[in-house]
Amino acid sequence: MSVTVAAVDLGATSGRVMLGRVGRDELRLEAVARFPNTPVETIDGLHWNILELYRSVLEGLRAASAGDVASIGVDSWAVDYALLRGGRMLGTPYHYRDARTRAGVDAVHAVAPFDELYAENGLQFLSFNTLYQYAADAAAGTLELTDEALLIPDLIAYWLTGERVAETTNASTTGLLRVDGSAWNLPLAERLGIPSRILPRLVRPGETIGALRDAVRTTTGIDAPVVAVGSHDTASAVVAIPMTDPDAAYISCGTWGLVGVELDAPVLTEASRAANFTNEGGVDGRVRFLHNVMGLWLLSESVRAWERESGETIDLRSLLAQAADVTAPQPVFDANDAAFTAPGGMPERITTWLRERGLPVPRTRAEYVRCIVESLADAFAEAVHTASDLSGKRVGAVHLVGGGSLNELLCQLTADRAGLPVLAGPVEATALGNVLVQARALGAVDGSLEDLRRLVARTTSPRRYAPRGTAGA
Ligand code: LFR
Repeated sequence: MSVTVAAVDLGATSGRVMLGRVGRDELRLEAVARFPNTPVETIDGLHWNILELYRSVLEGLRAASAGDVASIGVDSWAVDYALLRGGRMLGTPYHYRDARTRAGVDAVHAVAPFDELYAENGLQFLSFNTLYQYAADAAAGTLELTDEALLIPDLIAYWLTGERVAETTNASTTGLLRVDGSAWNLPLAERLGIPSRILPRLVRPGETIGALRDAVRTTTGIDAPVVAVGSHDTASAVVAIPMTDPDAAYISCGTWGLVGVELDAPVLTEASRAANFTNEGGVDGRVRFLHNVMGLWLLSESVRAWERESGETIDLRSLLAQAADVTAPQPVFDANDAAFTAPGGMPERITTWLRERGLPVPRTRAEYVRCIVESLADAFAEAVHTASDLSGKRVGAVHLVGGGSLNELLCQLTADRAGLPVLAGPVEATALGNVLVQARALGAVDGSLEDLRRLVARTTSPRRYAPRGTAGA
């Protein structure tokens, strides 16, 4: 038996609705809609244009309705949310790159210092983790008006079905889920002054969230339930990594580069805290032990700055081709530095970072691109080795999935710097993980994540990049 399901996958720069056809020996994806995700800066900060996204989702589902859809799954980037009162959205969700959370960090750490938090939730420090954002809302007085908060995919699912839940993989990125993923950490929430009423009922990937509301059925032409998937995009991507060797590392590379390994239990050691490694919740209770590296954001923000400055449209592919031919050695900057998190002026910020350390500065756009890709590859390689050391896994290969898997220079330089083969693809790992979990819930495929990954490995063909020794580089 094969089924057709729809995956709604919202990334930080673009969204898509995909149709997936899944059976025991079948796994096919077709993009039925792609749309930009363009944040909006208003007088009170940087926001997601959530209504435009929802409109695009409905339009995409309408386009998918020709496919006899058996269920729908929604995933997106993590940590961000809408505040609700009586089921209505209070204000427009903030973008995690908005500056307001900085004050939230100090407020949270004054009550629960980072080492205590790490023992409770196992999360790496990222200034935008949900609990810091809630602290900023508390200071602004909006949290006290709130009776429920929904993470972005849960908000979309609510608007589609009328059901308000929190899917666990994404809930793990709030910092308020117990590190074993079993329940909300109510004592921690209470300590931080976050009312427990705002934390919705938890659901796990594979559970049905609800049927489409009548109005949505009419608009989309689909009559099917919304099923919980790994609603954190990275959790879905990890499902579809064609790892046939459990000791492989992965890099899910889009706007961010998420670098790590999959584990059965969290690592909460002093060393993993010092290395800022996170233990996020995976599908089937697995642990995504990984580190956030800045990712393709460094490239897309640089291109945006050059386009603004020159008024031309810049083709990143041809810049990457020129970057591959750069022979002058380029400096490496720390792609993990928080100096690169906020939007705007990326090439200048890179220049400043290098100058402050007395390092040479790239002279052309191609050299900048080479410098960025070398720096990303360096950070990826380091995170792979750190993940291996901290987890005790003897990593023998690195799977690189997502948009970054199309970037040949990045894949090759990562292989070179890690001294390990890089297996690149599939590019749409997140949507594949989304449809696989739905298909399993519908009974079209069965088994463990390893079975699902074998199906991905049988139906896609990753490209292998062998590490080049320094002599051949
Ligand atoms: C990737 C991702 C990362 C998360 C970041 C912010 O799209 O979901 O996993 O740390 O976005 O939400």
